[in-house]
Amino acid sequence: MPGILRIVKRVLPKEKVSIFLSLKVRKIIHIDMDAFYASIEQRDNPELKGKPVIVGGLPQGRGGVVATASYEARRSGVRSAMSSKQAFQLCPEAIFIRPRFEIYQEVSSQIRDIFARYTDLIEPLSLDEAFLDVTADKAGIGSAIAIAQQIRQAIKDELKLTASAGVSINKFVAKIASDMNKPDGLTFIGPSRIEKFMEKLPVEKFYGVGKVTAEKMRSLGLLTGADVKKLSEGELVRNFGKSGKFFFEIVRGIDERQVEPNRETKSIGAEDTFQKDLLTKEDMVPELEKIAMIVHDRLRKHDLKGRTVTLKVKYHDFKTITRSQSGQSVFDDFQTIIDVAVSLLAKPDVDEKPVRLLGISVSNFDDGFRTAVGESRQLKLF
Ligand code: DCP
Ligand code: MG
Repeated sequence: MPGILRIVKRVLPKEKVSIFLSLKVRKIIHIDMDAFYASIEQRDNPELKGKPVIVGGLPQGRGGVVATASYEARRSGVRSAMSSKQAFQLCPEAIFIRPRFEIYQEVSSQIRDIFARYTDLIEPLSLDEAFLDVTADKAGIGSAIAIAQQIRQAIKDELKLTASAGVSINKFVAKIASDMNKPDGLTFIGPSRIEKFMEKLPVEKFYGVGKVTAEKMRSLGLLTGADVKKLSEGELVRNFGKSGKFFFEIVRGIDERQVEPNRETKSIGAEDTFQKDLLTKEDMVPELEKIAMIVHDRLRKHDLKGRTVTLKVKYHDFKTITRSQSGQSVFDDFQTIIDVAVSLLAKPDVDEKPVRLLGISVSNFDDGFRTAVGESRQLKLF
């Protein structure tokens, strides 16, 4: 391919080269570090190697939530966002470690430096994952698979950590692919395999589809991409609104979303839909604490501090309200987030109806952190 590009660059005027590139099939890599916080802890403390390690939460499960667990702990069923109490019940021999966010931040910059050797188009999604568009093949490696392999090797050699990569022609498939051979795996899904791959894919695995949409799909008998493909675009839009058009395209392997470097984050949030509606504030506060913990962690991960907390409440009848409160100074700490969220919940206009979903987001970031104008990004809890 670099050969073709060289010829095209020679024979076409500059503006036509970019048109040629935009028509060409893209090469997208999604990289995601394996058990990120836990692997760093195991790397920095050899006594933890090969052992079940849980980062986040208090020892013996005395409080807090699990940020992540080493693969050894995952064998016992421990997962991110689980209460430390439940994690301790599943894996009593686990070693609980307090997170060291500054170190994770540093490793994150180091992996981004490695990515930058291979492409200028990097869209970080969090500290440990990013999309890379390597179509231009900056380093002249020759293939996207080889680039992904070199990146994984550089991370291993230089940082003593493992990463998994997904390689494909769009973001959606690359993202799902990076998860398929975790840990320390590389998965390539080429153009000729995409349609089959999408047909077999269970709807819960669709990147960007939350629990509620997946349940709705299942209730309509849509279990896999092949089922979704049987519906017309109109039928999908009728059932799923704007996302319907996206589903229509994605099951056909079409995802034109570009890798967007410096994409601005306007708000960071998390939300959870409950299996059973919550009836009392006493039941809601512990749920808000879990959500606030995740929001706090995500703010740290993105290196953001905000001035405004927004509480979202969805009632059993799907009526949704949001209430916000802003302060003078910026914050990212758990206590401020939970205090403001609980005070918003106590407002008289948050009436007492069964609650199906609670969410918290923090916005109004310090201008020093992000200045570019971009799209708002709400992160889903699951
Ligand atoms: N994280 C968190 N809370 C969550 C999910 C993740 O604090 N609910 C943090 C800890 C993770 C890091 O973000 O180490 C990256 O998240 P991933 O979902 O990529 O999970 P891991 O990298 O830990 O594991 P893997 O990617 O191997 O599944
Ligand atoms: Mg990861």
